Amino acid sequence: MKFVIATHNEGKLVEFQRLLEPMGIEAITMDITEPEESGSTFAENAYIKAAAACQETGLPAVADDSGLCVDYLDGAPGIYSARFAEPGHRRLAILEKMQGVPMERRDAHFVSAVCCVFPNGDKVEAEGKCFGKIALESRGENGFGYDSIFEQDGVTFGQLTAEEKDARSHRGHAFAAFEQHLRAYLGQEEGGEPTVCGLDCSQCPGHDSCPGCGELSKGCMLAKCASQSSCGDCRPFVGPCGLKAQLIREFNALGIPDMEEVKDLNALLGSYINLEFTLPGGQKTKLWKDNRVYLGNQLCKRDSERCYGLTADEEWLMVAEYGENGAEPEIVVFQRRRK
Ligand code: ITT
Repeated sequence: MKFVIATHNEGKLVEFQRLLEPMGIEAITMDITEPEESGSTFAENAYIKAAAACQETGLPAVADDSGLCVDYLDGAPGIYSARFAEPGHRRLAILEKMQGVPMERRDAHFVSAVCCVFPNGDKVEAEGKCFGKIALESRGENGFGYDSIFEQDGVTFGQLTAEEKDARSHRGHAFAAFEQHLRAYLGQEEGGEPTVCGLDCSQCPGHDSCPGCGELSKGCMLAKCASQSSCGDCRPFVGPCGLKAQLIREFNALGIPDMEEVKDLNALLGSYINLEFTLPGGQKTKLWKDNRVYLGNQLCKRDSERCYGLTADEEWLMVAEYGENGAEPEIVVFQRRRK
């Protein structure tokens, strides 16, 4: 997969390439216009940079907004880390402001907010932090920016090798989380608990009111991903299949009053039935995979122009309703199947 790296900072670029490569991402650079970083948080600015680069290039774009937050300076320079003083004078400016401040009051941390924006408007985000102190003087030639004045256990980031910095840095932590979120988004999860829709369930505005699946400990239908494992007979749901008969019973047992009785289910390609729903927070999501085959059917909704669309796999069952050609789709039921 090819991602454009949306940064004009050489030091960051080197780290991006180092951190993205093991994820199987080809990180390319292009001459991209630098947008105004008008956000009030690291995450907002990362999104602004990634969205602008994605729009300009038509490719998925990854950006990072990062900075150093010094406790003694009330969190400054924070999101203004790149604009805090003239280039070449920023480390010195911090050291001067911290002159005479004892070690126990020199706590600081780095933050990195990473954001990837896709051409369809989707985004995948992550944030990482690392904690340390502002050194008494600049030490070490490695890294970039404030590395030589930020220390952990008496060693500055400027004195670390690239691998050592990645293992403990804000950007290293952010990219580790980013990799997981990206895999969930791309449907490449490996035994973890990514969400069905790729969103962070705990951040979902619908979390508390979500009808969800009663079987899930977190009480939210998006808390766990449908397993991709299936018995050989049921995949891709062709021929006689016990699952089909069972699903027909389950759909009818839902007792949706104005839905016709379900008598049959067909094998349907995910891309054909994968409607886009709007979540309570306004995010758009699709809940099925385009490249899988599901069992489903379309039935009339009595006394209405709208239809019911039924879809299920081994783990999940959905009834949606929609108008002509899937217009204005709404989820009626989406639940993990009881076994
Ligand atoms: P882009 O916006 O083009 O990516 P930038 O340098 O303007 O480049 P930021 O707005 O995110 O990036 O500013 C972050 C500043 O914080 C950066 O210029 C460095 O001075 C500092 N910084 C961020 N990460 C750092 C790191 O790992 N080590 C040292 N300094 C860092």
